[in-house]
Amino acid sequence: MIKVAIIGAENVGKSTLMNALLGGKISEVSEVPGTTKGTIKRAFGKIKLPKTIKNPFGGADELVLIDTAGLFDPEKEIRGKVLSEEAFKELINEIIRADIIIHMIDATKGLHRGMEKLHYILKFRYEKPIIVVINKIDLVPREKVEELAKIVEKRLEQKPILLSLVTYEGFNDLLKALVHYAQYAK
Ligand SMILES: Nc1nc2c(ncn2[C@@H]2O[C@H](COP(=O)(O)OP(=O)(O)OP(=O)(O)O)[C@@H](O)[C@H]2O)c(=O)[nH]1
Ligand SMILES: [Mg+2]
Repeated sequence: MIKVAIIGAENVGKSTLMNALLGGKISEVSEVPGTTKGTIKRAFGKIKLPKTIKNPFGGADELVLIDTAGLFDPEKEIRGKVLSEEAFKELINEIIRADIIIHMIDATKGLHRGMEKLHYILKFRYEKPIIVVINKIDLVPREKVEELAKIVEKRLEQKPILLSLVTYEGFNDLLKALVHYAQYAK
């Protein structure tokens, strides 16, 4: 069973993505940063695909999705408000055990410094496959999104997927990326 961890600063849309992928109200969503408090929320399920897409996963669409508490404050370089130092470490350990990581960035906030450092550690020290997503692109003018995408690509050395969980733009691209990495995991 492939484990996919969704990570990012507070309020970027991690729980919304979990719900969108599994097709239901599984994780609590709100506009208040620090909503996911259990630090880790696991859900077993099949990826819910729109009727228009042929199932590209083969038999590999049964995933364990791991929704995590926001690792950092959206504005400051401090830990997420619901995380003690202990819980933060526990969360990092859980992330390291995942097969695929989705790193979500809020289009209205940009790339978080703490997340940038963590991204490097996960990618180079732990050799984790990471999908980078810029979410909430519906809230930002296109040229600003493109600008941020360029910055992210330069700093994380990979192209981000541009996503909106309101309009669902980019959702298929995310599914394709998941399928791609799922082939390499078992
Ligand atoms: N406009 C817009 N709003 C979004 C999008 N994705 C999520 N949101 C909203 O952003 C807010 C935060 O979403 P959550 O899914 O709770 O974010 P989270 O990353 O799980 O937050 P924490 O658990 O607090 O770390 C909610 O009000 C969502 O409805 C998006 O693509 N566009
Ligand atoms: Mg959440």
